[in-house]
Amino acid sequence: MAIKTLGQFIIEKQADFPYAKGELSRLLRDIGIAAKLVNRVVNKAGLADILGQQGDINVQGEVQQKLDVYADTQFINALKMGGECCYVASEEHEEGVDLSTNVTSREAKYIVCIDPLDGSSNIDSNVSVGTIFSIYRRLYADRPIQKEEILQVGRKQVAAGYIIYGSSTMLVYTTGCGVNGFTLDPSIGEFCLSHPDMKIAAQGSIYSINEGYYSKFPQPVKQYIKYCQEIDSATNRPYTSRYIGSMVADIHRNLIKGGVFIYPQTSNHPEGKLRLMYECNPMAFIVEQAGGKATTGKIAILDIQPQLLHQRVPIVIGSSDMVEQVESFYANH
Ligand code: AHM
Ligand code: MG
Repeated sequence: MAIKTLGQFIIEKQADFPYAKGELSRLLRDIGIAAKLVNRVVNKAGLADILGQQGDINVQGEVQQKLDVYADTQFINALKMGGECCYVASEEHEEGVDLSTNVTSREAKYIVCIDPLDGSSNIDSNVSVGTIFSIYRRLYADRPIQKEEILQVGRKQVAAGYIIYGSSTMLVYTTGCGVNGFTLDPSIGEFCLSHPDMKIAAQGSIYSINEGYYSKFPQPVKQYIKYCQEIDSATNRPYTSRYIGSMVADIHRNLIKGGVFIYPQTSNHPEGKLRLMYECNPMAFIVEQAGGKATTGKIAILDIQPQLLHQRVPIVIGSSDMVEQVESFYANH
């Protein structure tokens, strides 16, 4: 069977846009290269001295894992070397990394928001982790990077994607013309097109939420959990509960099988836990492009005007009918 590599696919897509100069293609290529480097280390995490904690606390007040720091360094270095990115906002840095003063990136047109290694607390137990990225266009070429360029609304994303380091490693991305998934073939070291034009079913039978926090959830979410557990053969309930605790893996599974992932407000995290700029927005863009929905329970994630780089939001994301069911509980509350 003929294979199509990520590189070939990107070039082919670029040809659809006659005026494209190849900058976004090169940026995606740079991310793909860093992903392979991170994958190599994640794969031998039990062997290399890379497991465990780095000893530092990141901007979120969370303990940084060694692999968090490694992945962050690899992606930033790849973006720096590639010269197509002028600014990187990362989960691991309080302030973004301004590359626009580097000679190679002075003319760069893109801003990247990234969670280099999401779900990293799962690594020590060999559970899937991921990378999530979001790409925006720089608005003003003639001045230093402005705050409003970094805090653009999710609808302005030019591209977004994730890498899942799982039983196989996959890169899934969108540039706003559907979603395509590539599986890393370790024997040739290439991401190969394996999931063209991914679509999420309008209705699934999986709900994913950390039910241990049930007593801390808002009423509409409690109601929805009870709804999922009720017996109703007409709507195929009760649904199955699946929660890995690694956002990329949970959403990827639901994308493939149909389902809804919820991380709502809790009493510990009154704004929600997951970050808008580099977790929720890119996942929302991908899921919408696959035909699904992503909201806070009230408004579309992609319509939220960001105020802060590390802003948190509640999220309900996945199969459109399931997301709408959750929204109806919020609306009636
Ligand atoms: P991280 O960015 O610190 O890794 O945290 C994000 C992760 C998500 O991958 C996952 O969905 C969530 O935290 C799990 O949180 P909880 O353990 O509260 O269910
Ligand atoms: Mg994260």
